[in-house]
Amino acid sequence: MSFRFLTAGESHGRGLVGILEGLPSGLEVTLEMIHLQMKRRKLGLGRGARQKIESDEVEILSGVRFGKTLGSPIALLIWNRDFQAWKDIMQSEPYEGPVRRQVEVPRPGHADWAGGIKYDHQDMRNVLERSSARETAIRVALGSIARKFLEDLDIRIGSRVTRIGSVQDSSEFRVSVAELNSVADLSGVRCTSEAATEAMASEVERAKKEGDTLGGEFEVCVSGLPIGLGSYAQWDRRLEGRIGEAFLSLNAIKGVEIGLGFKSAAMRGSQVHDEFHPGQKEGSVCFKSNRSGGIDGGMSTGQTLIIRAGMKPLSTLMNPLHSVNLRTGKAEEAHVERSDICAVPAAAVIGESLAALVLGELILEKMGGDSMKEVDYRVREWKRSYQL
Ligand code: EPS
Repeated sequence: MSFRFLTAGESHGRGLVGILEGLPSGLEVTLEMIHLQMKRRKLGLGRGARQKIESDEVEILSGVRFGKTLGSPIALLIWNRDFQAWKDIMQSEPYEGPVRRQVEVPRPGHADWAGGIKYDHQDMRNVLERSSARETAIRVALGSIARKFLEDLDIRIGSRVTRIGSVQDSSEFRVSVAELNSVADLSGVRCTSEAATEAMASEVERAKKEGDTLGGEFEVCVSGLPIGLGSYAQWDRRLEGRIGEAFLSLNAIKGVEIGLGFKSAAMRGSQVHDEFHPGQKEGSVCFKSNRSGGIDGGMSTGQTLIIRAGMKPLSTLMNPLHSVNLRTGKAEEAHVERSDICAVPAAAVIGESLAALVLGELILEKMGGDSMKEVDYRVREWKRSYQL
């Protein structure tokens, strides 16, 4: 295994830790670029009070010296500021006295119930603390380093929100992937259409008033990828599969599409497949459409990768759903925990990080290389070899 990452940490525990292994040496890494992404993850209408508490300041514990990666594992740390208020509840020391804020009534749609049974936890706080999307903070921190790795190879990642609840933005984006975030980040919901932004903001306000939650859809785009990442040769090497796994590992994501996605099922082959046209160099080809979303036969085609994900509404409702108190066996309203109303704008930023981590891995899998100099040379030579 050449490239991998792991995370640890509970939502109200001491902090979050992440380890990223397998990046080449010589990649410039600064806290500034990590914090830029951390800030983007915290934003968006519909986020809860926690975002005002946490600074999400990242500490680099290892793997970077004088601003450059060493080629050794990179360890990152984020202290949870909120731990101060949860010290007695989340302590790791042995303790047998009364415990505050126990969770006995599972939230429908959350990990609480199945997780409690699976791990034999009577207090489902033992489940929700780790199943919480708080963990995504450290994934974004790790992803920001993978993103820098890709950027140095001229690969750009951007995202935008295309639906919140019943409000959809079906417009095509008209800017390059490199410019996409500078437009989307101006919107309170990370949507590139002003009219849809307004309608989405009202949808969030309405849900908030009603103690309800919202899901939505977002799109992550990646430009500049070399041809041939992933493979058709074995089931677990297909690019869609690797991306699908990463995106479906994100809390509340229920579906992932590439390019036309589900829409293509209702269309004819002549409307779906991207035709080849003669390219500038003899024997090369070019495309005049990108319906495949940059993947054919489990491999990148060099076209912009277009990933779309659907997120279900969050399962912590301020106006709670019916549930059962598992200690008393009586019907009760579900547990209420401070949470967000809508986290689709944040999920889009997290999606960018997940894409960076998967694609970073696939580039190293195909190209290899222990230093940036080596990887950079190989990627450029490879791109030059098939120049379109
Ligand atoms: C958080 C993600 C969400 C927030 C959490 C902080 O996690 P969950 O999936 O558990 O809803 O709710 O905030 C809190 C747990 C809190 O105490 O407010 C994040 O992205 O940082």
